[in-house]
Amino acid sequence: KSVSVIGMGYIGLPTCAIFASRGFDVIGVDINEAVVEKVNRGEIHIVEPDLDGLVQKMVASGKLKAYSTPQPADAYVIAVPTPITDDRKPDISYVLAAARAVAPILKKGDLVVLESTSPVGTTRAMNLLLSELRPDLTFPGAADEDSDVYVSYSPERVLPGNVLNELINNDRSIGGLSRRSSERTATLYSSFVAGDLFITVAEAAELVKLTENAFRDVNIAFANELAAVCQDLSLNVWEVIDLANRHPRVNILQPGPGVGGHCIAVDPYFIIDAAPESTPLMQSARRINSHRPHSVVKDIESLLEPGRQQTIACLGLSFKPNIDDLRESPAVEVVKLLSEHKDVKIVAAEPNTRALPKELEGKGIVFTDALSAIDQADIVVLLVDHRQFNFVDPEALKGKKLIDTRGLWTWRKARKPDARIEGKKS
Ligand code: SAJ
Repeated sequence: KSVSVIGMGYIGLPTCAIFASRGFDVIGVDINEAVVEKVNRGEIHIVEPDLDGLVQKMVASGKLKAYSTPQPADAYVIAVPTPITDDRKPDISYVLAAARAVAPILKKGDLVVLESTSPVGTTRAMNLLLSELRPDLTFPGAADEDSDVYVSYSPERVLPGNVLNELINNDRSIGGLSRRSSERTATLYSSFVAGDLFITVAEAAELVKLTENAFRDVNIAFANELAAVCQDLSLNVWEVIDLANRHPRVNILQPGPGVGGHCIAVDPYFIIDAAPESTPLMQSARRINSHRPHSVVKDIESLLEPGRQQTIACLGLSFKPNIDDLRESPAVEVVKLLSEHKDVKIVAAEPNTRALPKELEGKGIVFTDALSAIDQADIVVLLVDHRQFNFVDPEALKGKKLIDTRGLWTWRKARKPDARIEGKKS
C-alpha cells in the first residue's frame, strides 16, 4: 500500500506521518526543495506539537520519503494551498498544478483525493482536467458507472496546534465523484481515522468545509462587535461574555485583535464569491473582523502623549497562541500599522519565531524577548495569548500603560473567585 501526499505543509506533512505510522509507504511531495531535504533528514519546517518526533521516526523507518515531484502510488492526496487573489477571488491554480503533476503517472485502480479547502466545483474541475490529460483512462462521470481512476473530495478540518490528535479523532466528510470513489476514500482514511466517516456528494463536502470556517468567522465577529459595544458603554467585555456563557444555550467566542490564519480569514470569501447576493451576514463578519487591527491601533493612539517619542512593546506576532504561523496575522497587521507612526519606537516579541517576518523588516522595529520588550516600553500591547505570557510578573507591568487585546492579564488572570456565590445545585 502506498500513498503520495502532494504538498507537505501544515496539513500535508502531519498526514504523511500518520499514513506512514499506519504502515503505508508514503511519498511526501513538495515543490520547495528545502522542505524536501529537511523532511528527508527527519526534520520538520513547522511548529506543531509532537510532529517532530513522529516524522523523525517515520523517516528513520523508511516509511516516509520526500520528493520534489510526484512518484507513482496507489492513492494521491492533494493538500496544496488554495489562497485568494488580491480581489478576493479563489485561486485554485495550485490544485490544478498538482493534478497536472499527478496525471502522467496515474494508472488503473488509482485514487485521487483532494483535501485542500476549495470552492464548490473544484473537485469536478480537477476530474475534468485529469480526464483531458489522460484520455487512455476512464474517470468518474455522470452515469456513476465504474471507472479506471477514482476521484473524491475529503477536507481536512484539524486545528493547528492540535493536528495529530484531530487528524485521528475528528469525523470526516467524504464526497466522491462516484459511489466507488467514496468507498475507496473511506477505506483509505479508515486506516487512521477513529471518528466517523460520512459520505456525501463532492459539492456538498466542499461547501461543508467552507461553512465550518464561515460559521466561526461570524461567531468571532459577534464577539468582536460586543467588544466594541462594551468599550462604548465602559464595560468589561470578558466579564459580559463569561457571564452570558453561563446560560445553557449561549456560547460566545472570544474577542481579539482580529481573525488571522489561512483558513477562517480566507474561506468565507469562497462562499461570498459564489453567492454574493445571499451572504450579507458573512460579508459583514469579514468587514468587522478585518477592521479589528485598526481599532486596536486607535486604542493605542489614544494612549500616546503628543510630542514625545514613546516605546510600544508588542507581544506576540503569530495569528493565534502557541504556534509559529504568521499568515494573515492580525498582530502583524497591528505592528505594521503602528510602524507608520513617526513618534513611536516598536519593540516586538514572538517566542515561537527567531526573527521578524519579512513584511516587518526595514521598518526600524526591534525584535527581542517579551521581558526586555516590556522593560523598555511606555505602552505594552498584548496581541497573542501565548502560554509564556501567562508568567509575566505583574510587577514588570507596573507603571506601564496596557492594552490587553486577548483579556489575558486584565480578565482571565485577574478574575475574582470571590465574585461567585455558590448556588444550590445538588
Ligand atoms: N479567534 C478569536 N476568537 C476566538 C477564536 C479564534 O479571535 O474565540 C481568532 C484566532 O486568534 C485566530 C483566528 O481566530 O486569529 C482563527 O483561529 P482558530 O483557532 O479559530 O482557527 P484556525 O484558523 O487555527 O483553524 C480553523 C479551524 N476551523 C474551525 O474551528 C471551524 C480548524 O478546525 C480548521 O481545520 C482550520 O481552520 C482549517 O484548516 O480550515
